[in-house]
Amino acid sequence: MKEGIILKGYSGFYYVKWNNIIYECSLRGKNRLKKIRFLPGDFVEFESLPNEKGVIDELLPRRNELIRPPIANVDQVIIVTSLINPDLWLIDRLTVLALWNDVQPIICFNKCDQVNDDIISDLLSIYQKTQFPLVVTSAKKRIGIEELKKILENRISVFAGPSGVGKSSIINAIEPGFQLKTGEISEKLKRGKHTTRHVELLPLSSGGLVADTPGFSSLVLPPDIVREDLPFLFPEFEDFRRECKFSTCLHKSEPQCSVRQAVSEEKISKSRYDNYLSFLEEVIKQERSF
Ligand SMILES: Nc1nc2c(ncn2[C@@H]2O[C@H](COP(=O)(O)OP(=O)(O)O)[C@@H](O)[C@H]2O)c(=O)[nH]1
Ligand SMILES: [Mg+2]
Ligand SMILES: [Zn+2]
Repeated sequence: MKEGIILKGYSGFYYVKWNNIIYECSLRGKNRLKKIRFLPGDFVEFESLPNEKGVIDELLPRRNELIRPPIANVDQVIIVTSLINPDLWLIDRLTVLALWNDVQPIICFNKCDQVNDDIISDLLSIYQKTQFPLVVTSAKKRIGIEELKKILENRISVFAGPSGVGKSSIINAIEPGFQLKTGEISEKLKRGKHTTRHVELLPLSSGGLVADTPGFSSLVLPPDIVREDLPFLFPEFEDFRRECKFSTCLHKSEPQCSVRQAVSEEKISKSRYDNYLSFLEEVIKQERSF
């Protein structure tokens, strides 16, 4: 029996990577009966057969499981934003969703060839206070690509961000052999042609696995997040949170709130805090509707 990792499922077969070989595997009957869902990223035990075929015997325990895209055992999400008109609300939304799923957010500011240094440093200063790893890239000029390559080594990473920010271009810069389709037009065509998207992990020559995502169909906050959870999904609040007068402080309008104090002293970024407040309203509304 070998232990491998599923890269994708396609019409009843699963493509399982073991060392540098990809086996086309079917499921052993018991797995079909139990209706277990196997996902890209799942570690499995399988029996290898001649001609790089195989049979999946056992699903090994999952560390986590993303719903959109459906991938298991994700280590990190590379949140890609364009430095031209960056959407901070979306970045913050994605960091919250990543942390909720126990996935490390990494923020990638792309298209640095298109903006001046002041814009880059303003944006970096907002996110340096979060302690999230940050990387500035240009897929076009190959800036920051080696740095990102290192971050992706031996990990399972999902690229996230809206269409057009350069996700596919960055992955192509890292691994030119992939030749992923780029450009907004091809993206639209692709979506028109295939209604169901096939999620797939692509093996990098450095040993990591990456998933390119076409964008987002939903960014709703999971229904099981409650208001008390939200401050924990803003890790830069942590050091201040403990100093708030009330242990139940939601850092909204309570007296002697150290988080708000830190915002006024610019130790926590105002834009992150404002997005926190807007997510908090949303979570409270969501709680009421259940
Ligand atoms: N100037 C510049 N253009 C880029 C860069 N990265 C991507 N693009 C362009 O942005 C468009 C969208 O890129 P694509 O990779 O398809 O974005 P995706 O939708 O996020 O996968 C394409 O026309 C790319 O050529 C970059 O670093 N600099
Ligand atoms: Mg793309
Ligand atoms: Zn507080």
